Amino acid sequence: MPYIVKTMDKLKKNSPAQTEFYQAAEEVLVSLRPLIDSDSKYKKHNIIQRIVEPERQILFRIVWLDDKGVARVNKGYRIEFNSALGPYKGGLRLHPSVNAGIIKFLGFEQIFKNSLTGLPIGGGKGGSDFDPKGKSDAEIMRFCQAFMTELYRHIGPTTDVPAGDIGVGGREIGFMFGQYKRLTGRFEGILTGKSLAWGGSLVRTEATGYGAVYFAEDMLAERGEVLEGKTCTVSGSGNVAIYTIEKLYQLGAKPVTCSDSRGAIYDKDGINLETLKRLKEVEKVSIENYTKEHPNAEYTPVADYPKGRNLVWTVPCYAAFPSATQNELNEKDAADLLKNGCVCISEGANMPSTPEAVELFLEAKIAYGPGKAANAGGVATSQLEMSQNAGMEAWNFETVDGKLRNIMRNIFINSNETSKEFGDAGNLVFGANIAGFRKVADAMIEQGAV
Ligand code: NDP
Ligand code: 2IT
Repeated sequence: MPYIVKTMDKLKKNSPAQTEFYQAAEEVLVSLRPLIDSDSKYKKHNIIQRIVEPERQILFRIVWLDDKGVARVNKGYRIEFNSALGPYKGGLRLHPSVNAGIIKFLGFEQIFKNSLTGLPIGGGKGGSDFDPKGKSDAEIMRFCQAFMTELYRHIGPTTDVPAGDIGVGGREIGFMFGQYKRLTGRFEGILTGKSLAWGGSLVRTEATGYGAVYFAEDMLAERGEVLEGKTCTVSGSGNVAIYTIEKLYQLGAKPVTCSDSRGAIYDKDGINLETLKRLKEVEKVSIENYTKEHPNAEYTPVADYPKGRNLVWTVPCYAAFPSATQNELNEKDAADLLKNGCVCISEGANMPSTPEAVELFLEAKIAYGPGKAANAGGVATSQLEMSQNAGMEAWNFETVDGKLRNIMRNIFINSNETSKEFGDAGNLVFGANIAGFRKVADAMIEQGAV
């Protein structure tokens, strides 16, 4: 596969030390082989070389004052990766691990994810290495204002529309929106995930988690199976994990785990959603506190996990929902899940499974929904928010949820049909990558080489 080797060599040389980006790019490039071989136009127009290079990468300094009045410095990123299908769209991540390689991998995945939604949105991602943990509300506000003081000149309702990701929820979107308005004097849809009172959409908060469960439902329906009555495991305890758990309960399943960066909860009676929401959304404290109210549940700190493992994946389950972060599920975790009878993985997080883990899932032919398909419900509902903003409308919950349900079903059908068309029926990694890529690549060709 010379084009893959050539492209990967070039990326490693001109974009050094971007491991996560190489991982995401290689997976897509390998999947594309039958498409590239079947139609010479992609080679003729040099689409592979063009699609792995972001259209624009914005890197900036953020200076903000902490509560002691000391000036603190962080790096800010916005990577505008591909605008063939619409304005750049994708979240902002605030986490100390953020670097150019991580934002680039997320932006790259976003291109194909957004294409799969069937909606007119291009791919982008941004963020900062700012660590929100332990910061006061006032510090979070000053950071968000400083971040937007630079970002505002690069975004717009028809050019680039950021949203949340790890470390960015309703509070941060509010602070950023306020600063944009202050700087420009304009009240417009430059962010999604806004509060319902000022331009947000119903269901956006729930959308990624609900969507990941809808996707699992569709993968299982294809096999004549259902989630009802089944034990499920979920990692993470943020936005995606919480609404994955909520939807699992609504469908009659029993989610028994959740986690954060410090440890994991196993509650064999089923995670108490009310407690989890209060701890994470209201009090914003560690899930360690969960066992105070539910003494039958077990809390295991990361230090006590089996070496090199994520405790959540050692718990027997029918379906698993990785909803924390990239590479949180490795080969050994995958082997354990399969051994314990897991038949379905639906990825709420972006690239949570390592390539070796994905290989095991594909070999086992279980229902495996890769992140760019399974977690597309969040960004899809963001686009529904943009649509409502543009039309000065506010749709009711059932309307938005109904649209989300259809979008997830269409992503499954499109990925599944494409996997059959190119000779690897049921391999949704392959199907999603080809289906997502084909639409973007065709648009790039139609729009000319610029
Ligand atoms: P949140 O910030 O709301 O929650 C993140 C959760 O993951 C927290 O429980 C956090 O624990 C945990 N976590 C983060 N980093 C690590 C780490 N390095 N090791 C272990 N646990 C970690 O983020 P979201 O729920 O929004 O995002 C979760 C995942 O879903 C990410 O991969 C994101 O890219 C993806 N995603 C999000 C979408 C959205 O709409 N929000 C849409 C599509 C995908 P702690 O609190 O201790 O840090
Ligand atoms: O990874 C993702 O798709 C998101 N964080 C959501 C992006 C968005 O624009 O809603």
